[in-house]
Amino acid sequence: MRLSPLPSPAATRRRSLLTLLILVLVLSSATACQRGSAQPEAADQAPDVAMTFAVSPDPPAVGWSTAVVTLADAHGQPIEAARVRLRGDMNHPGMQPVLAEAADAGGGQYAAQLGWTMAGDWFVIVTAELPDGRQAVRRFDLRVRTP
Ligand SMILES: [Cu+2]
Repeated sequence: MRLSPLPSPAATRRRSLLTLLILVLVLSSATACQRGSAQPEAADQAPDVAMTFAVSPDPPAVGWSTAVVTLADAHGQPIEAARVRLRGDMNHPGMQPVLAEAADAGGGQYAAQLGWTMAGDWFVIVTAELPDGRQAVRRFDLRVRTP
């Protein structure tokens, strides 16, 4: 004779298995979301730093361009001895980024070669590791034309 409506051990096991399955699904979809979102840009730690980006030829065409980044402090003094990296991405998915490390050209100028692989809209994220240990990050949008 059954006195209590306690679930059978099998039912309990089924329920905890279901809970586990749901938990796994929730966690994996959260991870997928993170991965699917746009490349997280490193945080800008130096909003007081003035950064400019120039490219030649201007406007750039598919192929090689010379990019020059300038860095100046809040007083307009050039920032030298920074480490400047560039990452170019198109505004549509499925493209390989264009990466370059700029050479210190002196006077707060940093030069890099960027090889545009396709005509269209690009954005370049410039990350400058400053001598004071901070990181300046800026985004520059540009359109690359067909040669
Ligand atoms: Cu493209």
